[in-house]
Amino acid sequence: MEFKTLKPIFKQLFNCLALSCASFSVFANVIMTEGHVRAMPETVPNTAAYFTLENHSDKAVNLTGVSTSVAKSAMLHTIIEEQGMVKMRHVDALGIPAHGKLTLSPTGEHVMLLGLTAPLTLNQKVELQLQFDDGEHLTISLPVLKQAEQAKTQAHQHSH
Ligand SMILES: [Cu+2]
Repeated sequence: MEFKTLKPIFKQLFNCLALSCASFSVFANVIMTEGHVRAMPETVPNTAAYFTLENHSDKAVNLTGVSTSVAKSAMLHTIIEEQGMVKMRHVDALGIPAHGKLTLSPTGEHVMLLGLTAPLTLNQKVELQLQFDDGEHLTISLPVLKQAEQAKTQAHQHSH
């Protein structure tokens, strides 16, 4: 008798688990493998985010927008060299090839965080909401690190 009444509950629980697994696999098409936000002196109102995205789907996808609560605006930027001058330029989208990756780095494409609402502290986690042109969203969480620390971390990873 008691077992019978429990059955529908188990069924519901199972459906719930199956559903959350299904939605997880959709989001797993594009995943972040590493990343950080650059720590800046308190007086600097802007900073940048660098991360690597992997596209595990058969279709190329474009990163078209970023939003965050830690800054007034977040923009996709690239670095270009013009007449010996290094400049930053806003871009509308950054592409990730099918089964390929997109690497944002201090020497190239990056996410500019303009007008920080409060100074960022070391190792604080910053959440970014990424929007893609196929309608998907991905929320990533990045630690605030100094450049030197990031270099150390990368060297460590390569040695394995
Ligand atoms: Cu920039």
